[in-house]
Parts: sequence; structure tokens; C-alpha cells
Amino acid sequence: MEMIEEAARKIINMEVRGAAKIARFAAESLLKFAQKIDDDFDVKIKEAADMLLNTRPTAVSLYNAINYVMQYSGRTVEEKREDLIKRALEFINWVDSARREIGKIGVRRIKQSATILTHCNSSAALSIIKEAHEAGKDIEVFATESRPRYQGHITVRELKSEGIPVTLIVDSAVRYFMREMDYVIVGADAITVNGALINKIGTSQIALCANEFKVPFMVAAETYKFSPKTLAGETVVIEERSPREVAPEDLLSAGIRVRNPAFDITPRRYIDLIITEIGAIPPEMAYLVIKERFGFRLPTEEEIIVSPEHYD
Ligand code: RI2
Repeated sequence: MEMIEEAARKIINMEVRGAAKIARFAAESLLKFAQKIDDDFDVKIKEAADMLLNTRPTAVSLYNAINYVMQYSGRTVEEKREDLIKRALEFINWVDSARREIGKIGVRRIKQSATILTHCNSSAALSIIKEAHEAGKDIEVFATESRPRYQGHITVRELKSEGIPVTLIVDSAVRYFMREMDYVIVGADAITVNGALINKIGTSQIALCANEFKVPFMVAAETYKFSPKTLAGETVVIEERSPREVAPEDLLSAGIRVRNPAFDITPRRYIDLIITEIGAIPPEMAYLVIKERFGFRLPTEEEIIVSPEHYD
């Protein structure tokens, strides 16, 4: 279990971050752990799954990954292990192939010469941008810092290393530059049944601003980021992280109250298109994606309970 504790810690402290990466990492961790179990397979693997599930509450990708892997079957420990490993590998393959497919579909929406604004660091959004660059399009990117964790720094490094012209801006400069943008492309931590987007804090302000300037707002989201729990009437839990990520110790010890939500909600009316690996869809089709991917079965009580609290 030490190995799983270590994996959970890496997700909580964001050493492993990004909705796709944490889902892939959770599937991989369960696979490795399953290889070591000698007896009581169901009990031990369930304990590991619960520990991983309780790390970051907003990313539904994590929940969908774990649910997918945990639907293994078999009579003996060997059979169960084999089936779980097969399922984990299938999920890992889903993550990798979906990202590539999103790039191929998304690139068709990008004109020959375009300036694109992105927020945070999304492997799915960057897949479209890189694909457009590789296709010989004249692409320039503006990337927000994405306080408080500065994932924008990862984005600018990544794009620079691909030879894509990129400019870093502070989050509050979005409206200043919006008139120069041709598209906004962001990733997703979750898509709800009513087509709303849950993504890095600040995304909804960017969407409002894009709407004001009539700049198309596109979301790159693999189908495993669509939330079956919302079909069951659940709302997505917004993770609030430690005040220490935002304010220095002297402010905190002076008793200043700090709120640090990691994500916000963008209503579907501000979203032009969601690029998934099964096609470019309007947000209104979220229900159909959930139905196609996860079936009509509503999650059981046990499946939908996730403890949201893990302040540092
Ligand atoms: P990909 C990230 O969350 C960002 O909000 C990003 O837009 C989203 O995950 C999706 O990333 P965090 O883990 O799955 O940085 O597209 O809090 O890589």
C-alpha cells in the first residue's frame, strides 16, 4: 500500500497534474499494485482505489479511470489480476489515443493563420495547437500564467520547445489582449450533463470576455472527462486548495482569510464547441456522450461518494 500512498501524495501535491495525466497515472498505479497482491485481491485493490479517488475531487477523469479499471472480473486472484491489468492498459490506451484524435479533429477548425489564447496547461488543448503548427499553419499562442500554481509556465516552455511562437501574460491581461485573438482553446477537468465546463479557475472569466469580443471559445475534452455523476443529479465538487498557495505566511498569520478554489464553472452558452475524440460537438450534446460512453446505468450510492476535503 506504500506505493499507492506515494501515488496519492503525488496527485495531491500536484507533482502529477492535469486531468488526463492523473487519470492515466491512477490506472497505471492500480496496475502496478495489482501485480503485487497475493491474497484478498478485492479488498486490497478497493482500498487502493479509494485512496486514489480521494485525492482530487473535481477531475472526473480520475473517477472514470478508477471505475473503468475496477470493473474487472474473475474467480481466482490470477484471473482478477489479469483482467484488471487488461482494463488498465485499455484505459491508458484510451488516454493516449484520445489526445491524438482530438488534435486531428481540432486542427480542422483552425484557419491558416491564427492567434490562440489558452489557459493553464492542458495536454488536450495543446494537442490541437501542436497539430496545427505541424500542419504548417501560422500559429501564435498567448498563454496565461494561471495563478496560483503557474501552469502557464509549463505551457510556454512546452510550446517554445516545439518552435511555436508564444507570449506569456498575467491572468488579468486577458481582456486587454482579447481583440487580437482568433480563438480561445482550453482543456477540461469535467463536463457536466448540461454541457457546462469545469476547468482551471479563471476559465469562466475568459469565456465571458471571448463572448464579448465574439472570439470562438473551444474546449478540448476527452470523453472520459464527461461526468456520469451529473446524470445522477450530482453537482461537481469544486476543489479548494490551501491558502498557502495564494498568500505569504505573514498575511496568513495576521489572520487574513483566503479562498483558493482551483476550478470554476463556465455555462454552456459561452462554449462554441467541445472537441472530443469522437467528434466536435456542441455542449448541448453532453448528455448523449455520457449515454454513449457510460450507458444508462446510474452510479450507485457507493460509487458517487467522494470525500472532497484534503486541504494540505
Ligand atoms: P488535460 C488541469 O488541472 C487544468 O485545469 C487543465 O485545463 C485540465 O487539468 C485538463 O488538462 P490541474 O491538474 O487533461 O492543473 O487536458 O489543476 O491535460
